[in-house]
Amino acid sequence: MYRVSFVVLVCVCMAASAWSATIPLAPDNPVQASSTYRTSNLGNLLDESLTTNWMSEGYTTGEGGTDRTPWLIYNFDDVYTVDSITLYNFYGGESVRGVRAVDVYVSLDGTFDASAMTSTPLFSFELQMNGTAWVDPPVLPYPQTFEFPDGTQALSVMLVFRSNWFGYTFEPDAPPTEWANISTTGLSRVNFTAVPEPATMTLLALGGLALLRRGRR
Ligand SMILES: [Ca+2]
Repeated sequence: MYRVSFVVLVCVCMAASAWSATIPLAPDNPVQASSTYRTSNLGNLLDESLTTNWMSEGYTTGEGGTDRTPWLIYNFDDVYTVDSITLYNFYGGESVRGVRAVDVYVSLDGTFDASAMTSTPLFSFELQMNGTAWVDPPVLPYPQTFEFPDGTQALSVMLVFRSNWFGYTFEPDAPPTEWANISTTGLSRVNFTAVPEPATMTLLALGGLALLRRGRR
C-alpha cells in the first residue's frame, strides 16, 4: 500500500509541475513601452486578439520616430517565481517588423535603473518571424514559449529588443531610417506563467492522499 501512495504522490507532483498559471498583471500599470507607434497602442498587447499589435515608433527621418532601443516592461500584481514567457510575434502587412533577438531582465521592486539595458541579461532568446513573406503573413501568430532560469523571481520583466526580422539592429548609435517599417518592431501578445508555489503543491498532494484514502474504503 505504501508503494501505491508513493506512486500517487509522484503523479500528483508531476501534474502540479506541469500545471502553470498565467501571471496576473498589475491592474493600474500592466505594461510600459519605450515608445508606441501612432496607429497602435499598448492595449493591443493585452487583448485577446492576435491581429492587434503594439509597435514601437522606430528611429526615422520621415516620421519623426526617436526610439533606437525599443523595450517593454511587464509589471505583475505580486512577486512570482516565473516559469515561462509566451509571445505572439507581430501580425501585420509587413511581418519583417516582427521581433527577432530579445534580452530579458527582471526586477524584484518594479524598477530598472538606466544601466540595466546595457548589463548582462538574465537570458536571451530569438523569436521566429510570423509568416515568411514581406506582405500579408498567411497565418495568425503562433505561440513561442521560452523557459526562465529555474527559481527566477520577479515583480517586473523587461524585454529589450535587439533586432527585427528586417535585419535592423537596435543600438544607441544605429542610423535613422527614412520610414518606420525598417527601424520599428512589434508584438501581438505576451503572457507569463508562474511556477506553482510549494503551498499549492502541498494542497495537491494532500488532495491526492485524500483520494487514495477514499479509494481504500
Ligand atoms: Ca493583440
